[in-house]
Amino acid sequence: MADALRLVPQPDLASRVKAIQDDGFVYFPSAMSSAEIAELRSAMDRLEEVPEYFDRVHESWSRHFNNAFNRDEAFLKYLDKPGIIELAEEIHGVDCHIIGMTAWITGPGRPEQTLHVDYLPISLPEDIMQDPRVNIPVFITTAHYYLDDMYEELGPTKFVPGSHLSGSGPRGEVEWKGAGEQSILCNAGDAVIFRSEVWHRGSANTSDQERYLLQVHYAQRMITQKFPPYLNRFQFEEGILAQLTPRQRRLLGEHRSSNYD
Ligand SMILES: O=C(O)CCC(=O)C(=O)O
Ligand SMILES: [Fe+2]
Repeated sequence: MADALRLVPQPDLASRVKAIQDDGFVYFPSAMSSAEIAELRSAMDRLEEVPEYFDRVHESWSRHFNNAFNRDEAFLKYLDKPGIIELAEEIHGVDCHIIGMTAWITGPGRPEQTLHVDYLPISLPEDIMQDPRVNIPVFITTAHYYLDDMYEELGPTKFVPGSHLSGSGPRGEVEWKGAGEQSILCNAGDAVIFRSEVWHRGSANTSDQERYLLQVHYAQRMITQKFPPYLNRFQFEEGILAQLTPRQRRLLGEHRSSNYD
């Protein structure tokens, strides 16, 4: 029987920032209403492959759509969901931005992913990491919005708790300081935001149901945005641009001039 990750809501911004540092992730129960879940699921169902966006829909068990914010207005509120955006701005800086937004439907037959980090900005020996003077900035986080009640057969995301403090990626290891991987068995509408150094993976879908997941990637402004296609070809849809608030525009790249600009 797989272990379930302990999901504890944090009451305020300060405790969420501390959880990102200590646990590597923060849990937001009921981040979405049931109407929002239904709206987002149907927006995901309407998505069609755009090969220039580097979508990956060729395999029967996975439909993976990039630049979700540019495809349907239903995605826009997930640029700056209350609670989550304040955390992103606190840990990445007030000029933080969205580096990607991916809508992902993983169906029956999805295989096990291998344990990985999404990004390890700085690799350090474990004993250096444990020095209290060492505090690695949070360069990238991802918010996962789960649109299903999660159970083991549906292929939950698995985290190795504490592994963001290891100073490395998993090099064949499957546990960190005695803790093995643990499944995120949350409810539909819950969100989890985690820093890119957490050892994690998606797992096999052995159910007869598809799993709907929205990923929103936040980063310090110095990390580049990843909106394919590149070299002057990505264009914001006019109808989408017209609906953005000033904060959403900033999150998508309308920055004040800064270093290197
Ligand atoms: O599918 C998941 O739950 C996690 C996916 C993931 O970690 C990734 O694609 O990098
Ligand atoms: Fe990942």
